[in-house]
Amino acid sequence: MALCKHVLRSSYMRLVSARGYITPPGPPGSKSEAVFNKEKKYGAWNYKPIPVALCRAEGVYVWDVEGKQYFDFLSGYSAVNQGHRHPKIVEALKNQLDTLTLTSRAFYNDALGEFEEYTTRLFGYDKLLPMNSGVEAAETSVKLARRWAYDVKGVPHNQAKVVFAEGNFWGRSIAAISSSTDSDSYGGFGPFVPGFEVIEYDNLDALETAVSDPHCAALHIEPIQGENGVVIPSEGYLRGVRDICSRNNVLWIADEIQTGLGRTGKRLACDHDSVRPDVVVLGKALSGGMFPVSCVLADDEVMLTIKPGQHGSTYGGSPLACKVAMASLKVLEEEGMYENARRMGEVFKNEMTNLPDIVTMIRGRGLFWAVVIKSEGDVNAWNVALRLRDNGIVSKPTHDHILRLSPPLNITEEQMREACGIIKNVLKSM
Ligand code: IF1
Repeated sequence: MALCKHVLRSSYMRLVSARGYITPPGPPGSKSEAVFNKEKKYGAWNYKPIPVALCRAEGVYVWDVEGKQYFDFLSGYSAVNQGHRHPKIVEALKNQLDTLTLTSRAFYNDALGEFEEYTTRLFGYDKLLPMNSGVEAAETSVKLARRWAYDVKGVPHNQAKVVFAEGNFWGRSIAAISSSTDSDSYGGFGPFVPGFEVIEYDNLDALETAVSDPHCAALHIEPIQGENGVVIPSEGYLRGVRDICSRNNVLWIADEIQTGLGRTGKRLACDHDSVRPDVVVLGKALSGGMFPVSCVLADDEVMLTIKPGQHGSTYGGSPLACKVAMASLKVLEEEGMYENARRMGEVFKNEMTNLPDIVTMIRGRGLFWAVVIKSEGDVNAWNVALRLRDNGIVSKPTHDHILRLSPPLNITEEQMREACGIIKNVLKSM
């Protein structure tokens, strides 16, 4: 009798979760549900989070308000590459909190120059411009490109063109969505910023045509497209981008906000192809999950086209941001996280074999992966993410058929193998 009840219950639970019902970790009236309801009542509905209410994190783990532990396989969208609350980053933050948090750029402070020197030397560029969120830094790179076009290249004023790729994502600002090809991003928010052109990603002929326009200032692309579903361009594409932009006197801006800082197994995703963009944009893991810190790196010919008073931000380059960012970079450099990301990515790839037919493919590099799900009926990336949650892994789909998996870069082999076991069992159970 007991066996019969067990079989009935497990098949019922399978039906319930397979049908995509949101099964909050706790029973109705639980702490989780209270969290969900409070946000729904008082917060903007600009997200559809996976129903799990987190209250604590450390390293590769997060805990929900029910006390359940999960592997974090989203890493704050690659903002906690160093693992949650890395002790050295927390220490840097705490120390600076006790001395000086913000001067504004109206005055000098003793932290900004240190951060600029360390970071420009690390990445091999002349200058750094500090901002806060990723989109602010990306917009800064577009402003720099336009000023360089007018002041250096000689493009007629207000006629500079910046080229983007289909499937791009660089934030939610009016400028960012003006280059978007995703109606969820741009729909209902027009009119849009002029002077942007969108071409097919991973198509060098399209690039040549677009940048041969004498008014073209720059190409702005991700070395691997994140939001579009970890889209890795063909072998040689980035080398081709470098050559074509150089030949046409067009700046290449690499948006490494998500792919940079070890996510793909190298300091920058561009390093896999040994190519050097003219402008690099960094964010997310630049502050190891503490608070937004971003920056733009470029050489003097580009960076010095912006003169005093022509760009900036209240918190950009704050002593707090600079100390946190330096600690965040040093942790990545000194704790072998790039190599670990590469190695654990190999473990992941080797574990993700003999997958069920609902998986049409997996693709990725380092610890930046996408599992492409064949959406049929109740089988879709969202329901896989819910089932993963029920089995101890938090992740988030991008679009309805792609599950992104990106754990912190310091995940151990034992943790990776345990998580892969869960992922394979969940995929097989769908
Ligand atoms: C959300 C996506 C990821 C980015 C790249 C710039 C930015 C982002 C390549 C802007 C930000 C975040 C935004 C966040 C979710 C996340 C995301 F799904 F939205 F697209 F990671 F893929 N360039 N990406 O990925 O940086 O201003 O956010 O600091 O908006 O939901 P930000």
